[in-house]
Amino acid sequence: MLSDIAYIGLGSNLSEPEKQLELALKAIDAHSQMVLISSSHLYSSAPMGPQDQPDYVNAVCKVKTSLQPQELLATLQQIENQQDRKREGDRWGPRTLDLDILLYNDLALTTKKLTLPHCGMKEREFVLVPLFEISPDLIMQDGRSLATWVAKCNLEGLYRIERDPLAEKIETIAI
Ligand code: A4P
Ligand code: MG
Repeated sequence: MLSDIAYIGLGSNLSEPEKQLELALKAIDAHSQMVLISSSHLYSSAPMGPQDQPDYVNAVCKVKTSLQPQELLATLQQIENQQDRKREGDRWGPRTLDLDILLYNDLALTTKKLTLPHCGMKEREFVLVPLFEISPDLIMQDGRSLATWVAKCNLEGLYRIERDPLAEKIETIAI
């Protein structure tokens, strides 16, 4: 039964980032143990960390799943690999696709492989803003509202990528 709720952060800054995120959302929805409930707009921002890399495109989606957290992590890493994710290189270096589990139900967990909620999300406007777009009423683990966290972030330099209505129409017709 698909009864657990997870929020997934998506990021890319290589090989047509917008396309990478769209492909990843399709792969998530196509998985038999996940169903996509909602996804945010795409957002662009300058890189956090090393600056000698392209700008990032980020988004957040909400899924219902029957995968346990470790299984979900492994599944998301498989999707990253399918989209040619390379793991060598610097921390915070460029990547075709990064899929992070932001939240899994109300679970708080720290293991070698998995930390929940995702440890960096509180400081990252490119995570908090798309999360707020799809779930504005979320209460975070510290008892504060997501809105309080968003209010503390620096939104300068974060841009929402508007969907092209004509492109959507053409895609719909093509189907
Ligand atoms: N891991 C632990 N907890 C989690 C979790 N909740 N979700 C472990 C996913 N993974 C989790 O991740 C390294 C290890 O984290 C995994 O093996 C998993 O066991 P990774 O994706 O292989 O490596 P990484 O992404 O290079 O490391 P890290 O520290 O997760 O990088 P971040 O934090 O994802 O940052 N700038 C902008 N504007 N937008 C971005 O999206 N992203 C990064 C990468 C840098 N700068 C950015 C962006
Ligand atoms: Mg990651």
